[in-house]
Amino acid sequence: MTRNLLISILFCGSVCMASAEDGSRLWLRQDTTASATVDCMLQSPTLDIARNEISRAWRGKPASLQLFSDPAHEALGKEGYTIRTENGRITLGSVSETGLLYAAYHLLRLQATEADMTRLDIREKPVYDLRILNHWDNPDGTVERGYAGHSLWKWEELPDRISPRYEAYARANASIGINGTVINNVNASPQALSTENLKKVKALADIFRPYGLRVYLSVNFASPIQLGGLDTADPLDKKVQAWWKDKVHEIYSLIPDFGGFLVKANSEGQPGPCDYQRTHAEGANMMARALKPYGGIVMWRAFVYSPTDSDRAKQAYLEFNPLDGKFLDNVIVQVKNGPVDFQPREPYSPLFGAMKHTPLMVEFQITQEYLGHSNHLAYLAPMWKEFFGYVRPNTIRAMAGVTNIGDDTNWCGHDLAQANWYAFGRLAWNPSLASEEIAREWLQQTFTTAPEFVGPMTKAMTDSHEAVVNYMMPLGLHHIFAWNHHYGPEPWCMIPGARPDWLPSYYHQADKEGLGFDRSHTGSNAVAQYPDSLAKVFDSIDTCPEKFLLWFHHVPWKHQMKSGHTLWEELCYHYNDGLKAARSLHDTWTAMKPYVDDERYQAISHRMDIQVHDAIWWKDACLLYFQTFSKMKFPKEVEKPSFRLKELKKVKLPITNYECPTMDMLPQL
Ligand code: GCV
Repeated sequence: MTRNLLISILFCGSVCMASAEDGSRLWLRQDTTASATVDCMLQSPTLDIARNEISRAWRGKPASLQLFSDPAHEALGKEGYTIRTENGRITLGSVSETGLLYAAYHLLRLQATEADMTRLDIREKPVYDLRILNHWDNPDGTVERGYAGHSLWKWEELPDRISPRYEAYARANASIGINGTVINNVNASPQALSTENLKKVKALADIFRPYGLRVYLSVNFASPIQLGGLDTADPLDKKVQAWWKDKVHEIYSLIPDFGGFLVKANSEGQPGPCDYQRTHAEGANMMARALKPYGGIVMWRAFVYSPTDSDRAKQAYLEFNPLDGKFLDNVIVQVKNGPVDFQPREPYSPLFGAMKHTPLMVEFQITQEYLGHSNHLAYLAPMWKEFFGYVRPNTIRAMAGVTNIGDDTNWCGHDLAQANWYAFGRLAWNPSLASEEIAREWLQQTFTTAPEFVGPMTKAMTDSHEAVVNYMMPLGLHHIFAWNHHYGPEPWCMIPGARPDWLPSYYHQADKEGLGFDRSHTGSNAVAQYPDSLAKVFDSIDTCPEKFLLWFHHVPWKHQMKSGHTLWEELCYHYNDGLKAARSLHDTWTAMKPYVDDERYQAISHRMDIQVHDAIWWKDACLLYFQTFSKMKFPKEVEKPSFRLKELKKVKLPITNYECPTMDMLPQL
C-alpha cells in the first residue's frame, strides 16, 4: 500500500557551470542546474531535501518518491529503500523519509557513475543500524589526531551563528548513509554536559536531523563531580545515579532524538568506575538505565590498558571478556579493530567472537594517526575489509569511525583522504562491498568518469595501504613511531621514566638474536585469546601468516621466510618495495594530470612528494637501526640509504598530536 506521497520530477535541460576545484564539494559535485519540475503532495524537511537533490541534479526519466507500508518495504527496515523503473518512470520507495533521502542519493550516484539505468530494480537495507562517526574534537577547537585544520564546530559562535558547513557536513554523511555523529573527543571535558554547551549541541542536532543524522556525546565519567559538585562519581551511589538521570532528562528536553553517550573510562588517565572498585559493566549500566526511557544507548569503549606486566595486546580481552553478558541491552561495547591501537596493520581484536553475549561494535580509525597523517595516500577500505575477512559482519552490531574531518576547505587535508570518509560510510552500509568498487565510484564522482583516469587510480588507491605498511611497519612490526605525534619513525625512542608500553622497543624487541614480540605460547601467549583453530595458526612460526609474523613471534634474523630469503633480507625487501610503491603512486598521479583540475592536481602532487620523502625516511631509519642488531648487509637490490642514522636520531618534529608536518619540518634529503 502506498501512502499518499507522490513527488514527480520532470526533467529539464541545463548548462554546465565551472567552479573552483578546491575539494570543498567532496564527491557531491554533480551539476545542479537541472531545475526539474517537482510535484510534491507531502512536505517535510527531509522530503524537501530529497526532492531538491533530485530536482536540481537528476537528468533521467521522471521520478517519484513514495512512502510505502507494505511488507516488502517493511522488510527493508526503517532506512532501507527500493529504486525501480516502472511504466516509464523511476520510483523510489521506503517506509521512512530518511529511506527516501538515501534512495535519492543512491539514484544520483548511479547517474554520476554512469551506471546502466535502463531497468532498475534495487533493494537496499543497511547491514548496521548504527553507522557512526566519532569526532575527537576538543572544546578549544583543536582536534586530537586530526590533520585537517581545526574543528568544524565553532563553539564560541554557537548557537547564534550557524556555519553553512554544518549542513554541508550532514548532507555529505547522508549521501553515504552515515546516521550518527559523536561530536566531541572521547577524552571528554565534563563541560560537554553543561547547560550552556547543550544548547549549542541542540543547534547542531537541529541542523543534522532532517539528514537522518543523530547526535551523540562523549561523556566524562567524573562529570557528577566536576560539573555537578558531588563528592563521588561512584556508579552505585544514589546521588550519582540521580545526577545522570536529571542530566539525561535535560538533554532529551532539548534534543528529543539524542542518540546517547560514548565513554572512555579508566583508559589513559580518564576517570571511570574502576576508581570506585566497580566494573566497567556497572559503570556502563548506570548510564544505560538513565538513557533507556528515551531510547538512548551507551557505547562503552574497551580500549583499556595499564602499565602492568601483562602484554598490552592482551589487556582489553582480560578486562572485558569476564564481563560478557553483564551489560544491559542498550549498551554496546566499542572495540578497536585490533588489540593495540590502530596500527597500519594489526590482527583483529580477540574480543570479537569471544564476547558472545554482549553487543559489540568495531571502532575503525579514519583519521591517519599512524598512517602518515594527511600527507600520505593510504586508502583504508582494504584494511577494513581485512578485518571483515576474520570477523563476520553479522557478529557485530555497529560500525564507528574516528573521523578525518576538520575545517580545512577540502575537509580532510589530503584530497584523496576524502575517500576514507566515503569508504567508511559505504562499508558501514554494506561491508561486503569491494574496496575497488568503492574507490571506483568515489573517483568517478569526485574527479571524472574517464576510464583512463578511473582505472589506474582505482589500482593506485587500492594498492596504497599495502605500500604504507611496507615502508613503515612490514611483517607485523608495530608502534615504532616517534613519541606522541606518531608521524615519523623512531624505533630507538627512549624516554627516561616513560611507560614501557609507550616506547617502540616494547613492541619490536630487537636484539642480536632477532626481531618481533613473542606472543606465542613461549611468550605472552596472546595467541590463546583467539579461537583454537586460529590460535594454532598464529602460534607456530611456520604457519603464522607472514604479514603478522613479528606481531606474534620473536624471529631470528636468519630465519628462512617463504620466499627463501632470511628475515633480514625479507625486511629489507619489504621496506624497499614500500618505497618503490610510494614512487609508483606518485608516477600514477603525475600521469593523471590531463584529467584533473590544476588546483587539486598540484595539492595532491605536493603531498605525494612528502609521501615519497617519508618512505625513504622510514626505510632508512628502520633498516639502519635494525641493522645495528642484525649486523647483516643490505641485499644489493635494496636502494642505498639517503640518510644517516646518526642524523635521523636527532630529528624532533615541532608538531603536537593534532598537526600534520610540512615538508620544511622534515629531515632534509
Ligand atoms: C583520544 C590513542 C591515541 C589517543 C586517543 C586514544 C583513544 O592512544 O594516541 O590520542 O585518545 O588512542 O583511542 O582513546
